[in-house]
Amino acid sequence: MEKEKLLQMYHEMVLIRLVEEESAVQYQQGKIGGFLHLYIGQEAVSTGIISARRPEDRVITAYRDHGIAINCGLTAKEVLAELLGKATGISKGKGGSMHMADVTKNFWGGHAIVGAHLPIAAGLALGDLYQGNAGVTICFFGDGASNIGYFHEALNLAKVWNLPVLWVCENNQYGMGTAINRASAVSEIRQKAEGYGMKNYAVDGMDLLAVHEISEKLLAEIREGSGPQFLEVNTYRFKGHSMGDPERYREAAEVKRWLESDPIGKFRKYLIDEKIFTEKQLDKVDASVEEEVKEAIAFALSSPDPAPAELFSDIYVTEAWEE
Ligand SMILES: Cc1ncc(C[n+]2csc(CCOP(=O)(O)OP(=O)(O)O)c2C)c(N)n1
Ligand SMILES: [Mg+2]
Repeated sequence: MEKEKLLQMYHEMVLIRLVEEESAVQYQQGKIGGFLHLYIGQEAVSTGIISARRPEDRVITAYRDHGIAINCGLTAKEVLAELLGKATGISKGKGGSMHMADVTKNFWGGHAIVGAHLPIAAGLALGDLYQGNAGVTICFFGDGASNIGYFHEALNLAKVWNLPVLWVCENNQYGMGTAINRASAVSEIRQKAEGYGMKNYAVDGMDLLAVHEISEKLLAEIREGSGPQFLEVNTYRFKGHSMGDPERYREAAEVKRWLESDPIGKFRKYLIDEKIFTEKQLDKVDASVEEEVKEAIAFALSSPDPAPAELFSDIYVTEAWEE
């Protein structure tokens, strides 16, 4: 892979981490309302996959969406301003943490209802197939979502209609405070794709390059008309489910073990050990990201709230559909 691309991936992972850390601070200060689900620990999942996408490939996800938004090209300013409910946010301050979206970047959100966006992903892919577009729809969802009816309906129809979808299960081992083996009949989620006749794979979600490599392969096959495929990415969220989570359900030793395979630390070590970049060069990236986040939060804090007159704009579709 080109050095520039490797550096870009490193930059994106660090940017996600620092944006999330900043948003935790803002939340604790009462500047962010509602729920806040952090992506810390899972950065290599979205970075590895989205770095393999083409612009025509659509991306859709659940509520743990800030990192995925950044990988899709949303700026730290747009994300932080949205979290703070400001008019300059990507959803004009009216979507918040769980409803980031920017269809101009083929990022279709940000969905709060567990599993509800899987049928939407199937619909997006059906639209592309019907209209002869080249795109693949990449649909991220959690392990918990695989226990929801929508998951099974969407996978079934995707296979029946041979839709160009890459289903990506981010298996972070828990749905809220419930471990997967207490909620799912099988702990290896990819087995569920077998029931729908779909090719399925698992990959180490703490290994950025492994995630990237398999994503390139699967996206290429789907583009060639393979139909839907399923990728389970084994990962871990380093923080609680959301900011209100007292985290009483995970053993300290388990958390420690996962923290040791921090995807950013691992990738950084690889880049240095393989002599692709020096420590100094990567420190420079870290410093520039710190600056970027500092500027972004200053921008967000000083941005205006949405005007009261905007309360009902962009809520309903009012223009007639063009025939
Ligand atoms: C239909 C529905 N049921 C319950 C909830 C409450 N809820 C929010 S997140 C969550 C856990 C989902 O876990 P998972 O899919 O593994 O995603 P993760 O949070 O681990 O990323 C639940 C049950 C919801 N938002 N929607
Ligand atoms: Mg989960």
